[in-house]
Amino acid sequence: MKRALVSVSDKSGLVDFVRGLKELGYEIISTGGTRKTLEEAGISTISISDVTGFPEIMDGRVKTLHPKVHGALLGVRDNESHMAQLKELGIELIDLVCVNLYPFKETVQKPGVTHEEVIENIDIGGPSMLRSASKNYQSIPVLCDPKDYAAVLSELQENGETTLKTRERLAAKVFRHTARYDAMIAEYLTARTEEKYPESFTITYDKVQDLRYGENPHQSAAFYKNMHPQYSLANATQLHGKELSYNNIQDGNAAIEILKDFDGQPAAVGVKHMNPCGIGIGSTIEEAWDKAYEADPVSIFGGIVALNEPVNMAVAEKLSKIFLEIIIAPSFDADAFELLSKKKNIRLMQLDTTLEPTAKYKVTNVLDGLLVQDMDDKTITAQDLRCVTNRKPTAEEIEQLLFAWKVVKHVKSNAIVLVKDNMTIGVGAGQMNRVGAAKIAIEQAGEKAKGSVMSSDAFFPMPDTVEEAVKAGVTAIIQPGGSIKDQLSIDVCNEYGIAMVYTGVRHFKH
Ligand code: 93A
Repeated sequence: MKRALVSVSDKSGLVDFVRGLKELGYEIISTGGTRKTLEEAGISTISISDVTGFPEIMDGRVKTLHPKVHGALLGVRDNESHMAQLKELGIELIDLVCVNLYPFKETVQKPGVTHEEVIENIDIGGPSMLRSASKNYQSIPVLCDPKDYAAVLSELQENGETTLKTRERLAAKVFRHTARYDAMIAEYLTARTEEKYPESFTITYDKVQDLRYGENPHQSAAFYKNMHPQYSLANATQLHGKELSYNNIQDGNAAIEILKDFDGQPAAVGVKHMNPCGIGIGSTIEEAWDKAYEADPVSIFGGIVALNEPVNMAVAEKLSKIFLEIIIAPSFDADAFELLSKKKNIRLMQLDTTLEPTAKYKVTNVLDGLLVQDMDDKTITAQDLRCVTNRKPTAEEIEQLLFAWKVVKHVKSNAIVLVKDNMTIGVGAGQMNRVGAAKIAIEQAGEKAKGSVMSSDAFFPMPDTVEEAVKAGVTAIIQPGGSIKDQLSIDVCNEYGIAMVYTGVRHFKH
């Protein structure tokens, strides 16, 4: 008679699956809780204790960790010596294993969970059985996912056994599953030890969705999230519109990362190709949006907008007049939602913008490797600024300089940003030389450049950028400082009465 070992925490699909095995003549061995569920459904089973000759001990910490179990799982069917040893020791073979694990992830995610509770939910016996049976996949099928019950059952019904290919697929899935399970435990404990860059880097990601394609239609792609997404697109709710695309997710993420730096005041951020094209702050969200739009009414076309206050009808009317890919906001007033959702394609995303970002690392891949660094969460205040010119910036200029500094951090290097009246008026992004970025920002600002302030993500290697700023009518500049030719730039500023401050901090973003 064939024997199946069943020990599951997630009992979904269990009764039907086991009933099917019974009909095929399997004898069922099970652990306490699993057994109870099956008996309640009228399915008789053998208790694991009857197999091991040992009781379940220490609140179930040791139930299946026994040679009678692991010998039965690891014995290779066509290995004569294995079979002889099992026979001699009175170990009977097990022909199918169905195990899923203590809900570690769900436990960690429970609000207010205690450390003790988390520890109790580290499954030891379950992964051991899964791994033993999977190592022996030549001989036996092992199921760790209720989604596989139906297919395996029908294979058994049709052929009396599973194919080697199926068993191999199931074993691969088990090792992905147990590897992920252990990685989650490692991540949980590592976070407690605050060890920063340990000798191996393991973070588990679960698939959110397959994407239609990647950055381009010939690239396939998928979106994954970590165990506890907070201030993240992975934690946003899509209220309306087409499925998010790969580029939408990248751009949407850029938008909310920028928005976070403007906490505490109504702010609107427009993003194109991961760079901000317009950012505005105001006393109301409508004013903030007006500025973000006016900043660059051309580039926002087909862009992404993120707002940190509810979208009301006044804002919605304005937003509805332009073609946008996504609007992200904490909520949409009913009438605003009705108006915006008339557009079939626009994606409306709800995200609690008061949540805090929990990501500690920025990860970039290089061929066959990952670069991992701390998030660039450095912020500065007026006290951190060091004026290096004869003229000191006015209070109004300082306010605008700090605004420009917040923005330039989020622009691809080399980056130059022009700001006036609480809005960006020129953004020069991703240029191979700094003066090129300045020229782009100045050209975009046009007449508005007069009386604006300029930020630069890194120091000026030459005075040429300052010379461009002079020509455009910029009155104050913020930059890290630190070039060996700093004095040349200071001299130009002094000659034209420009105020320049150093931050001592650089914000490269490649
Ligand atoms: O506590 S354990 O680490 N020790 C064991 O020996 C053991 N055997 C099975 N966890 C163990 N299990 C797990 O119990 C299984 O992985 C499954 O998730 C759960 C099923 O227990 P029950 O049948 O009592 O609900």
